[in-house]
Amino acid sequence: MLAQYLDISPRVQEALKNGEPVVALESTIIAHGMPYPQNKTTALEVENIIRNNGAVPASIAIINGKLKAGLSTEEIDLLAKSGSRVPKASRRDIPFLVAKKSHGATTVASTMIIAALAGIRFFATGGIGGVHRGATETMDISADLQELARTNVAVVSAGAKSILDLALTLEYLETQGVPVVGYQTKEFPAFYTRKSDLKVDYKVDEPLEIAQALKAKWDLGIDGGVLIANPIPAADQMEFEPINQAIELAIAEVERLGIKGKETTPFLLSKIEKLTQGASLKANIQLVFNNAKLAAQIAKAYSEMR
Ligand code: PSU
Ligand code: MN
Repeated sequence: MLAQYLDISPRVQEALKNGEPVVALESTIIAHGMPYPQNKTTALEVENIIRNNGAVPASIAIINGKLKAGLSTEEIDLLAKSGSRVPKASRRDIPFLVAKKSHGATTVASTMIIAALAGIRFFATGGIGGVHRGATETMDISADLQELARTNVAVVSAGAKSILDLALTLEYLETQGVPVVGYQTKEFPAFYTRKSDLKVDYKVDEPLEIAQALKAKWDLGIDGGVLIANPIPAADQMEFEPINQAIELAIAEVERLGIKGKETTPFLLSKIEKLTQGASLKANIQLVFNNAKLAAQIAKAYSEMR
């Protein structure tokens, strides 16, 4: 029954059968999170980094209504060139895109769902969605958080952007029972910067430590994911003041234009890129590379343990 919907590439299938480490990658970041051609070169380079660190990459998207785990270069090229013409697909969108045989660029939430269906437990991205600033009024809370509560996939991210209310995002994850783990840090990183003055639940120093905790969680049937927060490398981080100014301006623009719902995050990302003359994009690319490497190392430690 599942085979009717799910299409796992031969290389990913082989890896899963042999118990090799596999790392999932999302496609909203390609179609909506970065401009062409940087989105394409980044997506391909991220896959290489995962291979160079001993794991098999599985980029995830919906192509002609099929849930794909493992994309061809042509499919990555299609998503990169089509950009926002490919619908952004979160949990609620999957059934409709499948029924219409449409393409879909998967968010963190829907990438987790498809990864779990394929049997993949590790996932690298840039930043997750979260509780937006002003959410006490707008109730704008990303479906990513609810997905982390229920689906057994560990997500490596550089924390979350301060386009979000980071403190409320952490509160939400706490309520939902999602562990937030800092890789070699006690502080929850804020995407473009390493600092936020907010604490993670656990600091871990080695990929194996995370793998061991995940094994215990899932062996015990404590369903749900884990958020692994991996700070942007110090050499690539942005200065606190200019980036936060850009974020403030971008949020003001969202309010002025009345942008809502799924358009909000992509709009903010491209506005911030313009306001920082491309510096935010450069930082974004570097932190994704850094996350891919860590996710591959954790996936490898997990597969060697078993
Ligand atoms: N944050 C980023 N870059 C991104 C996203 C979030 O820094 O590309 C994307 C991810 O795909 C994430 C989605 O899952 O936006 C969240 O969108 P929303 O807030 O509409 O749930
Ligand atoms: Mn939202």
